[in-house]
Formats: sequence, C-alpha cells, structure tokens
Amino acid sequence: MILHNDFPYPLYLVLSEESCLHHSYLEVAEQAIKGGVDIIQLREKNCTTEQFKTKAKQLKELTERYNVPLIINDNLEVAMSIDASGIHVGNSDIQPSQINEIWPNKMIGYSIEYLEQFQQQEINFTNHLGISPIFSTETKKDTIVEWGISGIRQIRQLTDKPLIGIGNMNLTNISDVIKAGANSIAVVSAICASKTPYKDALLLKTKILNENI
Ligand code: TZP
Ligand code: MG
Repeated sequence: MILHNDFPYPLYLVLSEESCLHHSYLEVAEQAIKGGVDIIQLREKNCTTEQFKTKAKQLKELTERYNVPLIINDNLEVAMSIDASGIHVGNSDIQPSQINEIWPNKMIGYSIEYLEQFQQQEINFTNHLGISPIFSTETKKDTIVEWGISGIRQIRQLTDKPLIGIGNMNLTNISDVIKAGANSIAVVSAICASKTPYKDALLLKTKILNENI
C-alpha cells in the first residue's frame, strides 16, 4: 500500500503533560522525534489558556529544531499565538469553516466521530481526518462510535482525505489499520506512558513503514 503523499506524517504523536508518566513532556517529544515521530499534536485538557500557551511555546522551540510540524488541539488562540502548523478540532469545538476564515492556509484536522459528518459542509474545510476512536481507550472516554477495522474501510470509501487512526493503537493492531486504509497512526499512551519513548516510537515507525513498502 502506498502512503498518500499529501500527508507525509505516518506516525503522529498526541502529547499532553499528564500522559507522560516517566519523563517530562519535552523529553518524551524529543525522544519520540528521534525514534521517528513525524508530527506532534499538543492536547492539554486541564490547564488555562495561558498555561497552554507556555507549554506550546516550549514545545515549538523543540519541534522547530527538528522540522516537525506542531498541531494544537482545540484552542485557536494558542495555535495562533505560537504560529503552529495547524489545529485539530472535534464536533464540539470551533468549526473548521470558522477557523479557515480567521486563520487561513493552516492544516485543519477534524475528528470523525459519526458518519453523518460526511453529509455536512464542515468536512470541506479540513485537511485530514482523525478516525476517533478506532478502538475504545482509557485515554479518552467521551467517545461515540468505536469504528473498528470495518469502520476504517467504510470511511475510506467516502473520502480521499488522509485518514489518521487513533484509539488504542499499538504494535499488534496498526498493520490491520493501515491495510484497511489509514494513512497515519496516532498514539498517546504507546509513547507517552512508555519508559522508553525513543525505542517504542522506533518500533511503531518501523512497523508502519514496513506496511507501506
Ligand atoms: N482521540 C480519540 S482516541 C484518543 C483521542 C485523543 C486517545 C488515544 O489515546 P491512546 O492512549 O493512544 O489510546
Ligand atoms: Mg476537541
């Protein structure tokens, strides 16, 4: 299977400070990048906008050094304040069409939580789609549909946009997720909760690249 070249980020790290159990979030980010993570999203749910900005700014200094795009979850003010590469939103956040007006020419990622989203105009303002979640996960509990492998196949028939699988992604299931049509794999705990984020990122990346040759 060939990766879509319009989203050249096959391993996607979703990072938050609290999900990093053994190292600082900056250390996890650096080790993960060295291991092969291609893009990072900072997703902070339990801090003020000011604190979020501070964390984002520190992370941006690091990602810039490695030329890795940084995406901000939900908060457009934070994303704009650090001139991030883009933003990721879900159905209850600011809508892609609105973001596009305020902050044009940035990558807008959008979570697909139910099929009816494909009947709405918002999807036309997005760059890539998160299939959320592929498998249910302790990391995010307020989810709607558990898509499974058949859900990826179904969504693949509906769109040419890059698809990112998220939700309990690990070495044992990512091959099937890619074969079903995902272009990228996003993880939180597989890297953030690891004692060895470099090694685990490298193992994930190697597995993904082997699927795509
Ligand atoms: N969106 C859908 S599932 C999820 C998010 C942010 C969390 C994925 O976390 P993990 O630990 O990789 O299962
Ligand atoms: Mg959100």
